Amino acid sequence: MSTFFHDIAPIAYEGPESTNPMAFRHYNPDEMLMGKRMEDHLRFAVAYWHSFAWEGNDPFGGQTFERPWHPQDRMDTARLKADAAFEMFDILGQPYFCWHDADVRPEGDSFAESLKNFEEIVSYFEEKMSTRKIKLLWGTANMFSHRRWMSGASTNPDPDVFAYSAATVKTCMDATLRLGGENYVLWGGREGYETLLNTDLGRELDHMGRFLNMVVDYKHKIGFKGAILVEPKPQEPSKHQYDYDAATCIGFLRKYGLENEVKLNLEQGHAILAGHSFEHEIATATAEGMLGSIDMNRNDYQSGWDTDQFPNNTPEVALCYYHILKSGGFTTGGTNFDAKLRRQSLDAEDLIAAHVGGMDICARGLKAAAAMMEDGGLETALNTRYAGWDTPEAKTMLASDLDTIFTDVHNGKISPAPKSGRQEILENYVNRFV
Ligand code: XLS
Ligand code: NI
Ligand code: NI
Repeated sequence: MSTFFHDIAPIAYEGPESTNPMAFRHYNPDEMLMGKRMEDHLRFAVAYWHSFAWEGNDPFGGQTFERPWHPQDRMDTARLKADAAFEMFDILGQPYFCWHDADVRPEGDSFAESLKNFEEIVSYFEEKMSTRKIKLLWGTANMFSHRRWMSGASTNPDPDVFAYSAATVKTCMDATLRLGGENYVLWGGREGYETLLNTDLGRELDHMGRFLNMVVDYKHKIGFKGAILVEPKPQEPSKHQYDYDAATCIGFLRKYGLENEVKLNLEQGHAILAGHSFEHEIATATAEGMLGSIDMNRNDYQSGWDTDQFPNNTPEVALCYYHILKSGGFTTGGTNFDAKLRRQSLDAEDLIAAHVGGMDICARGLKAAAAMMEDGGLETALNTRYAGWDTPEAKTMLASDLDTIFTDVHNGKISPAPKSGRQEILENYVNRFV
């Protein structure tokens, strides 16, 4: 038992009129939307990474948090951290959690010792999960923090690091399988470069493609039924990361024959770093049938960093869930809070409030998205805008060639008449729901 959350009761749904900061005003797990429970639409997961492993440091300052599970380099504090994490899961009642190996176990003096520490914690998780409903959304390996990965993991110029990475991912996939995880994630934090002066980009991409093929082969070998997901991010920590954005990842997966085996884990903040909106990244992935899961942590729009804050903007969130609902909703994926407090938010209440607020914003956005889906206004507008393409003339034209099209345009049979895109009307329409 930890005492970190001792006086915080489980969070209840009290409805939109509630003024209780420790209550849900929108997240009502059993509420039905489009024939499905809200909990089953959103599939919330709490990430160990920022909520329990991060100590409040930023590029200009060190640790600000003092938690009962610090320092994190011992097995007894790793267990205490697990106690606190599961206490928070009980308070929030979300259905899933996620981890990196390095979040949950102390690094050992050797690979074997790190693995022994990891397996002990995985057993501890198993014990805790056996008396609760909580499930694992995904597991992943941290192959970016330790100095051995400073020049990359699978893209490292040193084959020994490729091997160490392969062995590490094997252990994390084994643990994910053991805990009944529904996905396995790979985020290439240092799979990229600092300078092209010392980087053979083509060779590194080939190694990354080979690595991911090994991961997929191993998934089938061990009978892991979950999805393998890669997580796009354009830079940070590396100057340039190969998994730049959704479109780049999809091209990479096709090149290495992985498009039917691997999907995407998209993150709001990473979309912003790539110069996109989150809505764009989700729409790109769903258009290609490649959406796996989302990390619902946002950037600060002024700072330019991947600040990983909890979501707080209903209109943005609503449009993201609109695209997710339109594509049929999550299958193996969910809404993970790979999200951070601000480093001045020292208290247990801050950590709970951050998750409560994030879950509520997502629930509110989802309700707006479901209402827009049910109303059908955006779909009707889209169908009207593209209606020309449903005509037999357009279908024949599309199947013909430049010469035939030229003749029809040249003789005046085809003559474009510009039509309004109706953007303002559509923006006003969305504002009715959010
Ligand atoms: C970092 C990433 C990371 C991944 C998992 O920016 O978002 O937390 O989600 O390795
Ligand atoms: Ni991130
Ligand atoms: Ni992430």
